[in-house]
Amino acid sequence: MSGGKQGLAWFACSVSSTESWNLVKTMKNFSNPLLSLLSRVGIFVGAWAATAAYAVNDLPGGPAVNQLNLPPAVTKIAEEQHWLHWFMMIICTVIFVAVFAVMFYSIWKHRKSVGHKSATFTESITVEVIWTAVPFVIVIMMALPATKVLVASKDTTNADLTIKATGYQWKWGYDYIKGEGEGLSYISTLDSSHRAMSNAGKPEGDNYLLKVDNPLVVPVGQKVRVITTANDVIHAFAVPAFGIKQDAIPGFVRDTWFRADKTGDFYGQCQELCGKEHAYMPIHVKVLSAQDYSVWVDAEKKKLAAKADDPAKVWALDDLAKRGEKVYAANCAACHQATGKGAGPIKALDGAAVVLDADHAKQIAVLLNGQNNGSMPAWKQLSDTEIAAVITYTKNNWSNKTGQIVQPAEVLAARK
Ligand code: HEC
Ligand SMILES: [Cu+2]
Repeated sequence: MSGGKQGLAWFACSVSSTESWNLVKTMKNFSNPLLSLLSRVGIFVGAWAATAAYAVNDLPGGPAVNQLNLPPAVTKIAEEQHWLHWFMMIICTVIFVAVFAVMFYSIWKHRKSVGHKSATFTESITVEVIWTAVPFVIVIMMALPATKVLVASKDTTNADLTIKATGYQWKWGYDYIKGEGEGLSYISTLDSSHRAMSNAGKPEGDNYLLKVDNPLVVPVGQKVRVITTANDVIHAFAVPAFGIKQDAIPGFVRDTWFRADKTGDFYGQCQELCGKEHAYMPIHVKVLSAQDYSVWVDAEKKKLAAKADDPAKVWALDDLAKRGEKVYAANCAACHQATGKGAGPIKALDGAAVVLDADHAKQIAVLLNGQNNGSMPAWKQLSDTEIAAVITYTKNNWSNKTGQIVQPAEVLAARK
């Protein structure tokens, strides 16, 4: 996950590096070539380091600038993964050095130019037994601790909290299935200001493309089981600081778990290439103390109750269109644009026949089922009221002045 950030820093550096290199190339007045070279290199490196420092800073719980090691572990499993990583690395390095040392020593010591004659034996049982037995023992030594951690990381039993994470193109849905907070359910989308920065090619801030509207909130020190699945294509739920990464596959459920050792904000991203906006579905996990978590759950439950839409409610056109404007801004504007004009293969809604049609069923069907193999996604996860509202909004905005109103009950009836 740090790849994106480092890529960004790297990009910023290489742009300004080229510039400073040009500057350096124009400095031809040094008489001493060595001095000249040194000062050129000095200016080059100085400018490079300066830009790197300005471009981005470490994001606690997320990627760090010029990060080399794995991100700091926040769970026991991640800690053990780090240990394994270094354990394997050291074994490999020792073997590498030992094997190549013997090899190069032998090549050098027994070279032909000092008159060495090759031996004539063709096989040696002793050597064969040794080079089979030693690696075998090493492999077992490596496999035992690795298996232990692998099995522990798959043990999702006895969770305190179970949350379902659903991958959508391109956002995450979180449903609290069991434990404190049961019944909560929301969608987590990239913050629209970050989307705008990306579109403008002007990245800013340390959490670039990692900021979401609704983070996944969990309590500290409790075992959280995350069930993953997907709505369209394969996604993957991954948070490096927790040492978890689990594919989210349509039609299947998989699971993983974590127990965060400290409170704070931790970041991840979808880690399965899932289409053109793969880079825009970050994961933000907010770990709260037990009390703060309870407070959060209570507040969310209250909000949920207040928001619970009665699909039988009959709305006035203005109220429903106003509600629809919000639904549109949050879900549709990214593709269809605020102007309703669309772009390229994204059809315009302003003046569209389906939208203007007096037969409401047509547009309701497009929203519930999607269109053109999902290039227009289905929106059945929105409530009846939200769908009715956004349709009403599109029917009465821009140049569309149909005066038509679609009530939630019509959407509910079309759902079956
Ligand atoms: C991921 C991009 C995307 C998003 C988000 C999106 N749409 Fe679409 N939409 C499309 C594309 C692409 C088409 C054209 C499909 C086709 O080729 O038939 C389309 C088509 C439509 C159509 C049919 C237009 C016609 O003339 O056939 C309607 C109506 C529509 N979208 C409404 C919405 C609404 C309302 C929302 C928000 C709830 C929304 N769309 C969100 C991409 C999107
Ligand atoms: Cu994805």
